[in-house]
Amino acid sequence: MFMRIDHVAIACHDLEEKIALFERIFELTVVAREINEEQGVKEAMLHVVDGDGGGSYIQLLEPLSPDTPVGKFLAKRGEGVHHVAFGVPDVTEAMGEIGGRGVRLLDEKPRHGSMGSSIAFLHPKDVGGMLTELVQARPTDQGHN
Ligand code: V0V
Ligand code: CO
Repeated sequence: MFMRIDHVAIACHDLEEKIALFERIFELTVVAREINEEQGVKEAMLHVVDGDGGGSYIQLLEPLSPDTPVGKFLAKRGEGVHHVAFGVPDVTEAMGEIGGRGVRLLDEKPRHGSMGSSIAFLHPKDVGGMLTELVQARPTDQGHN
């Protein structure tokens, strides 16, 4: 199965503050911002590099409330890496293949993700403690070199 790193996501209390930090330290640029009510986050994508099948990003996540996945994570663990997202050509196919290997899927079907992507999460306990997201980029965002 073809996979790439689509994004590494960081949970934070203050999105604007962390955007400024990542811009200053790594000279990254914000290419998209979104409020995703379903996932309970306000997020920003900072572009790192373009590659085969799509770009790679740092995703900064601020919770919309304490009773969301990122809100609970911050209360329990504090700020830091929240998940790693693998880019795949077909998220439904990847869910079937990886689910068939005994990994619990947190989503029954793909959901709306950043920049028009389709996403699904895998249980961190079945992936060595790493919350893992599968991302199918919006078709126009695939195939950059
Ligand atoms: C929880 N655990 C984690 C974790 N969050 N381990 C690694 N990384 C994380 N981020 C551990 C936790 O320490 C527990 O282990 C165990 O998993 C169960 O966690 P819990 O606190 O009891 O349960 P919840 O209710 O916090 O649920 C955890 C899960 C939840 C992972 C099931 O956060 C989830 O459904 N996440 C998927 C959706 C999501 O994260 N959306 C926000 C990003 P111990 O302590 O029992 O050993 S949205 C996004 O990325 C978008 C929109 C995008 O990319 O486009
Ligand atoms: Co993500």
